[in-house]
Amino acid sequence: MKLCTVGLGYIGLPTSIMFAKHGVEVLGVDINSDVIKSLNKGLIHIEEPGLQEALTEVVGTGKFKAASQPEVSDVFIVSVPTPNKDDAHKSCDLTYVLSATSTIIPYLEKGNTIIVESTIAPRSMDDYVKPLIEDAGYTIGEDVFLVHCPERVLPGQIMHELIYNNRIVGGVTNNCTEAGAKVYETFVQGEIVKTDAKTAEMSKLMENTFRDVNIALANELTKVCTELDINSLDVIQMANKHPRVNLHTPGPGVGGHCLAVDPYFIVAKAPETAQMINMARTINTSMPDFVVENVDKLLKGVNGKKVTVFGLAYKGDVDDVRESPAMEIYQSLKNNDEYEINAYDPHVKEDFALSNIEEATANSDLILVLTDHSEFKKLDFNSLNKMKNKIIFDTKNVVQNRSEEFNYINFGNLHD
Ligand code: SAJ
Repeated sequence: MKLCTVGLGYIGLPTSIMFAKHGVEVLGVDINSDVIKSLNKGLIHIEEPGLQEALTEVVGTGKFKAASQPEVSDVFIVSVPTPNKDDAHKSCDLTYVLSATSTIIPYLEKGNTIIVESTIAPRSMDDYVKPLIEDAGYTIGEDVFLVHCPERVLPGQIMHELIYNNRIVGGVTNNCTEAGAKVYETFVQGEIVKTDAKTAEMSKLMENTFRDVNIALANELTKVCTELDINSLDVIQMANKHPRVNLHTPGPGVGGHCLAVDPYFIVAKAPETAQMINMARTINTSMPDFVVENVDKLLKGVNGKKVTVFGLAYKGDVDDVRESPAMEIYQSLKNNDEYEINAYDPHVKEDFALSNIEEATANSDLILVLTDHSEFKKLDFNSLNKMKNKIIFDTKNVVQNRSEEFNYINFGNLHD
């Protein structure tokens, strides 16, 4: 089998490499020439455990190559971003999906399978992608097979989850579903669940929406508990002792290119009806302000407030800052004249992110932990001895060791 993937980002690259590791001849296509050069030299451009080793292997065997243009193949996989549009309900912007699909049309041959892995609004395959292929003169389900197979892997565990997660294969027709399922049998060891395209689209969106709504519940609980002087983290621990309760973990907001983006795709399609989904988004996007308000309270009366943000990535042990609430909080404090802000993140490569902890915390009044990086679990308090006021506000409840010299605050002991 020869496979051409379009989009070599957080999902497209690991997927391409996984197929190549399983004997498929893969051509990865991207519009970024630096990415192509780097990959062909055997160097990854994103942080993901196990990915570098896997790329080294498949570049070595010659099974994976990167290029700027597609080639004739048996299977095409589209894995490009689907941002929110800048409209009233932040609907799904299909521009990249449709242009990526258009770039493969000149290389299409009868019998080919086209798979869209990007997360897309319900009915996108039927209403937008299918007409594009039909306009090129192909009959879907007879000449070419069109499938939505949403990616569902967790950043940080992608190489494992690609193999062991269940996979939803939603064809535009039944023949399409069968053709799509065959492609993933190459390496998927989870169940391959066959359905139609619109059910696959909605299932994927509901997975991330489920998580977003549950995180909103935990975040709202924290706000209510702060008003009532109750430890929300203890409440979550207690309630979760019930066999049918699984409260999620509160935090400084919900980031990444999935949970903070996808629920709007549903809301935009049914704005009057999708009320809870919309409310969850409102609660989660209010969390950065809640954190900043509490930093203000903790440093009330301090002159020349200096805060060191620990973590800019949207979650622990990744370098991805897309939709990161930590970035929003950093910017908000930075824009406030009363504050001097440093940022420390051992994973993120932004220019302003310091990688030396002593330099980042010198003369600081407060460490604001916004990301659950492994490096923050055990703090080396000796490296923090140049701090002025020794306060740690840990919004992710990640720091596990304590020093009597430090005032440690998390979402469980905030006061109104
Ligand atoms: N978060 C909380 N509290 C929690 C769990 C997460 O505040 O209890 C926050 C995280 O800190 C982060 C955000 O939510 O800011 C999202 O993190 P995540 O680990 O929940 O998910 P993602 O965005 O890294 O990946 C999700 C996954 N979806 C589900 O678990 C249902 C992944 O399987 C999907 O493939 C991915 O979205 C995607 O690409 O859609």
